[in-house]
Amino acid sequence: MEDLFYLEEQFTTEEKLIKESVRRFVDEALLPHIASNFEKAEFPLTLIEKVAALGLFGMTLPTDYGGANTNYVAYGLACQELERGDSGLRSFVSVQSSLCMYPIFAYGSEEQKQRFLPKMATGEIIGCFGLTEPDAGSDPSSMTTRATKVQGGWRLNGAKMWITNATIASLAIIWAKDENEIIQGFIVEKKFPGFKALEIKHKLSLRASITGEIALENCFVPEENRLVQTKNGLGAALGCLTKARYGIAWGAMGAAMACYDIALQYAKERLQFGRPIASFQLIQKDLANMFNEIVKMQMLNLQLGRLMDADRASYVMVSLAKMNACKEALKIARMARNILGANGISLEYHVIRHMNNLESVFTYEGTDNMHHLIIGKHITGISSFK
Ligand code: TGC
Ligand code: FAD
Repeated sequence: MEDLFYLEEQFTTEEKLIKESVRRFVDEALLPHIASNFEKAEFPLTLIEKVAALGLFGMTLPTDYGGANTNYVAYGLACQELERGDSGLRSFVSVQSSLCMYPIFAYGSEEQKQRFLPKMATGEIIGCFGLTEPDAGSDPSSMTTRATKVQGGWRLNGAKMWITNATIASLAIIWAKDENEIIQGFIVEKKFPGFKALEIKHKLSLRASITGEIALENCFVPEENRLVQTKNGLGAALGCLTKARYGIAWGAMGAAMACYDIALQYAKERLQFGRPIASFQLIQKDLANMFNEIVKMQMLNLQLGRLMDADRASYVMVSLAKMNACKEALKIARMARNILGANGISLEYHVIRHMNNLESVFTYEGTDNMHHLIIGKHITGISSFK
């Protein structure tokens, strides 16, 4: 889409290079096949190696651990370009990077970092993140998964629900309550007896992404797999969400940009009443509104990224950006769907896929309501949760 406000000038050469290389990869390797992946409800597993080669797993982490040591603006741009392709691929990268590699980096021991992070950066080890439970979604502090101290480690019992990558992951970052009701994080390896993952079928959103449930039945986790720095309970898990929500703000904007571009081109080419539908005032109003919201998102996300890089961003800022991007991207996808008429419901035109995906993106990593309430608590100083 047109860069009306010369925002491109705000990016460094490295940031532009990363954006362009991810864009090329998505155009060449993802877009030609994604409609079929979505239809068949399959994640494009062959892309994992290519995503790793681009350095997109744990890209903000130090090179010592296999990261690319990039800044957060570059990570945001990568998420934007991945989700311009499909929210499922961006989800995959978010989960691996922000929800699995980040907690090991931030809360793990040196031994854990050396053992897991370099192999996660190459995609040799895939991770998943288990916070949500069948009866604990928006309120993760009500989780019932238990971690009981036993000789040499911990016994985990419980269930996790709606877990991205669950069935292809060889490790899961599992959050569980100990005997003192403190939420702790554990690196649970697939090979540990008592760990089971099952795919959730029949999704009409994020079909090109794997989602599953996890059962933990007397699953023994050795002490060396406990994340040692997660003593601040739920705050540690929420800290991971902040990193992932940041990427989602950029990602949802990427999906919105794709929908806008498709709708604009379609409106110029589609003739009705002897004229391109782009000539009708009501269509122009929709296109102008879509463009307007994308420009606002771009500026907000960029400023947030610069604050992340200066270590000045708060989780409230991230909530606002995630809330804004998901809400507006979903509206933009629906407007684009309308502009395409009947073609808007066909996978061939991509818009309905983005629209359906964004329904999940709007809900996961904190629902729209939750982000309103996080911001509401910040503004008023009053928590609506307690
Ligand atoms: P509250 O009292 O507000 O906070 C507890 C402590 O945590 C701190 N905190 C945060 N820290 C870092 N980042 C954040 N985002 C934080 N939010 C809160 C807070 O300062 C406090 O610290 P302290 O030291 O004062 O104790 O806790 P609460 O229980 O009232 O929390 C409510 C709420 C709404 C904030 C929280 O529970 C929430 O965010 N709920 C939504 C749950 C959620 O987002 N789940 C996501 C699951 S993972 C997922 O969806 C992955 S999708 C994967 C994909 O991309 O495919
Ligand atoms: P609920 O919490 O039951 O909410 C239902 C409705 O009630 C929502 O509209 C909500 O906003 C509203 N509501 C709840 N409480 C309040 C309140 N206090 N005030 C006002 N409204 C309220 N989780 C993981 O841990 N790891 C993953 O990898 C993961 N991947 C996911 C992938 C997909 C495709 C999806 C759809 C979800 C995934 N999730 C994951 C789970 C996701 O984080 C939760 O679905 C989300 O946090 C909402 O929880 P819930 O579905 O239980 O809804």
